[in-house]
Amino acid sequence: MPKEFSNLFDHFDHSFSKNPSKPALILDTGKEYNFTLLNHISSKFASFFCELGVKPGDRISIQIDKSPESLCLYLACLKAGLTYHPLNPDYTENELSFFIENAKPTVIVCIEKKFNLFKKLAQINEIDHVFTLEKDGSGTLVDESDHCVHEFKTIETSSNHIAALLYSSGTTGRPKGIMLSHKNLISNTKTLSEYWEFTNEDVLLHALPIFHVHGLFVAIGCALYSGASMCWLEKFNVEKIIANLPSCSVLMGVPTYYTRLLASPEFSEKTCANMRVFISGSAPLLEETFHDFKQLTGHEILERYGMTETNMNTSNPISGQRKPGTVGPPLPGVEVRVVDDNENDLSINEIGNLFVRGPNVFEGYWKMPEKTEEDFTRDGYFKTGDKAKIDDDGYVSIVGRSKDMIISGGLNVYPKEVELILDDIEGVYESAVIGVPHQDLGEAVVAVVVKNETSAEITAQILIEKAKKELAGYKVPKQIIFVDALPRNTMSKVQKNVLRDTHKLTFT
Ligand code: MLC
Ligand code: AMP
Repeated sequence: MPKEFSNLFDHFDHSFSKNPSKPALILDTGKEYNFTLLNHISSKFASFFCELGVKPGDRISIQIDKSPESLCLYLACLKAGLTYHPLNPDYTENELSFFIENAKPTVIVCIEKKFNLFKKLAQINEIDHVFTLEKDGSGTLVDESDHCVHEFKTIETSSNHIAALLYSSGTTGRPKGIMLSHKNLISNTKTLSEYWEFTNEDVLLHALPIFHVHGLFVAIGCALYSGASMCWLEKFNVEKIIANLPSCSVLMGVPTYYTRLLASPEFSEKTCANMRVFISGSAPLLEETFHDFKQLTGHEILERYGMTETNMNTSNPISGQRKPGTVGPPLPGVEVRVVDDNENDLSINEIGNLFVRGPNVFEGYWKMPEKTEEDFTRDGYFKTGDKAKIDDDGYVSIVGRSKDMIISGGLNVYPKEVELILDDIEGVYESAVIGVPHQDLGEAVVAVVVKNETSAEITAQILIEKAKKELAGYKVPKQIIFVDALPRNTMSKVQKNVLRDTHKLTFT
C-alpha cells in the first residue's frame, strides 16, 4: 500500500498492479488500453519532460481534445510531480492569453490547429516548449518522446505538493487559479471510491470532459483508484450512452445528461439492467428529474455536491435514503457549517452561508494570498459562496448562491466576464447578464442590454457574433433582450433578481 498522502499516481498503480493487463479504457471503437499501456505512454511523456529539464512544481498548460493519450498526459504530470493545468478546448485567444500569462507554464501542449496561436503566446511569455497532441494519439509530443524509455519512477511528493491548477472565474470577471494538492485529490478519491462502493468489477461510463473536477478527479479518480474499467467516450452523446450502458455499471453526469436521456424514446429500464448507480452533480438536479428517472428505470439518481476548490463535500448514500432536492450528508472527513452573515451557526433547516473544512479543501489561490485569506475563516473553513440548509438527518440542500454565477449544462459562467465583453462593444451603453431557467441546460445565459442612444443599428446577432470571438461558446448569451434602462435599487445597483423574474419565461 502506498503511503497515505504520497503521489496520487502510486494509488492508481497500486490498484492496477494487481491486474495490469485488465482493460483500463475501452473505447467505443472496441479498442482497449490496459493499465500497462497507459503506464508506458505516460512514462514516456514523463521521461521526456524530465529530459527537457522540466522540474516538479512546473506547470504544464494543456488545451487538447479528450483521448486516451490526453489521459496519459495527466498521468505523466502526476508521476513527474508537474502541475497539470487543463484548459477547455473551447477557450478563445482572449481567454487563453490570460491563462498562459497567469499560469506561466514551462510546457504547453495543444492541437495542431492552435499551434501558431500558442507559439505566439509562448513567445510573449518566454515559454520554450510547445508540443501538439491530437485526439488520434499523433502529434509532436508523441514523436519527440518516442525515444524515451517507457519506465519512469514516480516522484515522491510531499502531501501539499500541487498536482493541478484549475481556474474558476469570479465576481470581478478575473479568473482565479485553484491549487489542488496530491493530498486533496487522494483524500477525496479514496473517500468517494469507498463511499460509492467502487470495486474492480465496475465499468464506469466516462462521457464527461476531462478539464474539470467532475470528469477528471471524481470520475477518473474513482475508476483508477479502485482498478475499475472505463468505457471512454469522447463526449456526451445520447445514442452512444444508450448503446454502451448495458455493459457498464456506473454513470456520472451533470443533470443535462439525465434530462437528455429521459427525452430519448430509446432509453428504458432495459438499457439500465446492468447499472449499479447513476451519479449526478455540478448543478442542481430537479426533483422532477429524480422522480421521472426513478419511474422509468427504477433507479434513484444519487446526487452529490462539490466545487473546484473543495472537490466533493457531500453525497447521498449508496445504501440508505437518497433524498431528492438534497445533496446528502457530508462525506466522511468533511465538516460543513451553515452560518449567518456574522458567521454564527444556524439551526436545523435555517438557510445561510455554507462553509466547508477537510483534507479535500484546496491549498489556496495561485498568486492570490489575500484572496485566499479572505475566503477562509480563521479556523480553516472555506466560504463556498453557496446558500444551504441542513435538515435534521444531516442532509444538506443547496438552495441558492451568494456568488453571481450561472450554471449552464454544468459549466459555470460568471456574468461579469460576459458583461465586460458586451459593454466594450460599440453601441452598447450597458448590460446585465443573468441565468434563466432552461429545460436542457438548467440555466441559460441571457443578456439584458441598453443601447447607446445613437446606435439603433446594433442587433442581437451582431452582439452574439462579437461575443463569440472573445468568449468560449458556452458563455455566449443564448438570447439578447434590449431594454431602455436596467432596474436599479436606491444604491444604484442593478437588480438582477428583478431581471431574472421578468425574464424567467424566456425559454418556455
Ligand atoms: C456547449 N454549448 C453550451 C454548453 N455546452 N452552451 C451552454 N451551456 C453548455 N454547457 C454550446 C456550444 O458552445 C455550441 O454553441 C453548442 O452549444 C453545441 O456545442 P456541443 O459541444 O455540441 O454541445 P453539447 O455536446 O450538447 O454539450 C452540452 C453538454 C456539455 C451539457 C453535454 O456542455 C457538457 O458535457 N457539460 C458538462 C460540463 C462539466 O463537466 N461540468 C463539470 C464542472 S466541475 P454554438 O453556438 O457554437 O452552436 C464542477 C464541480 C462539480 O462543477 O461539483 O462537479
Ligand atoms: P465549479 O466552480 O465548477 O467547481 O462549480 C461549483 C459550484 O457548482 C458549486 O459552488 C455549486 O454552486 C454548484 N454545484 C455543484 N454541485 C451541485 C449540486 N449537486 N447542486 C447544486 N449546485 C451544485
